[in-house]
Amino acid sequence: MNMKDFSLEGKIAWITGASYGIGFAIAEAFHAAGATIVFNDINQDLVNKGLASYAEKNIPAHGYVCDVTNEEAVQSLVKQIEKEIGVIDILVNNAGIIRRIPMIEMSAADFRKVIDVDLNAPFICAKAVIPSMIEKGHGKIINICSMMSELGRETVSAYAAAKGGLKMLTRNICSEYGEKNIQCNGIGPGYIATPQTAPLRERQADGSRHPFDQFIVSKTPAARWGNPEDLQGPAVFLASDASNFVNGHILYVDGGILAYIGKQP
Ligand code: NAP
Ligand code: GCO
Repeated sequence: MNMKDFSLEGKIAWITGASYGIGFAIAEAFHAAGATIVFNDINQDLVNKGLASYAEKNIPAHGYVCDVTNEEAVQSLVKQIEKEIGVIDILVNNAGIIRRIPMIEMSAADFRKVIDVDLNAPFICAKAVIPSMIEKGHGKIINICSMMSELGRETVSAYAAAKGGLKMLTRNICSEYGEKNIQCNGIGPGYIATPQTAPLRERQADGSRHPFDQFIVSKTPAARWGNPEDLQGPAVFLASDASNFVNGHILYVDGGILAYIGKQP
């Protein structure tokens, strides 16, 4: 075993929506493993915020404004990255949104919006990078899935439909491009403390913990929320040569949630 297989030295990694949160933590880990970091976000303010956070950590990241649901914009960003930095070796489809609305109250427009960002955009981004990966002879695509790739719950119908679809898109990219030495895997984070989940952890008026917060801790064998840093090792593994025969797999990083039936009341 050569430990250099875990290195990302000389690799170019594009992480979508990586100004903060899970994407930022993954980018930080990729940088530590030797990769050049490229990220995009939906507007200039977020990109500026991201650039400042990377600079604070001495990470020379390249940041671009790009809406990942816009195929034309994504195709032109990929061309720009290839011209200015080089061919993308690693794509992480991280950008995502959630709408927590009971299904029968949800508008079709809201449902479509979630599917657009969480499922259509990973297709658009993967489609844009795969041709050059084929030419270069290798590529890694990591799709950020979810507990909701496997489980449902009240209010997240669109998100669960999208993340379940993303699991199958992952397997299909593996099926179509595995022989071109492209590995496409997913990471399924458990409940991770980021702004996306902040409403589920808000303190109650009396200072007590949010009931959902207590519920998640009791459903997690590790008995805590995850941190973005918990995803760093798994992401580096899936981006590196150490995982060259791992393909079409979803690696759940959930403190054991999916293994556990829950505490008896
Ligand atoms: P997040 O709040 O989901 O943020 C992801 C980033 O993507 C944000 O900067 C967001 O901008 C950006 N974004 C949204 N729409 C975009 C678009 N059309 N084009 C480009 N960028 C866009 O942060 P997170 O909690 O770190 O989640 C990252 C990923 O992990 C998501 O796919 C999420 O579904 C997944 N995930 C999260 C958890 C969790 O517990 N936090 C668990 C499992 C999976 P805005 O700030 O403007 O929205
Ligand atoms: C929710 C949460 C989840 C998480 C995550 C779980 O409302 O249930 O937001 O969907 O964000 O994706 O893995």
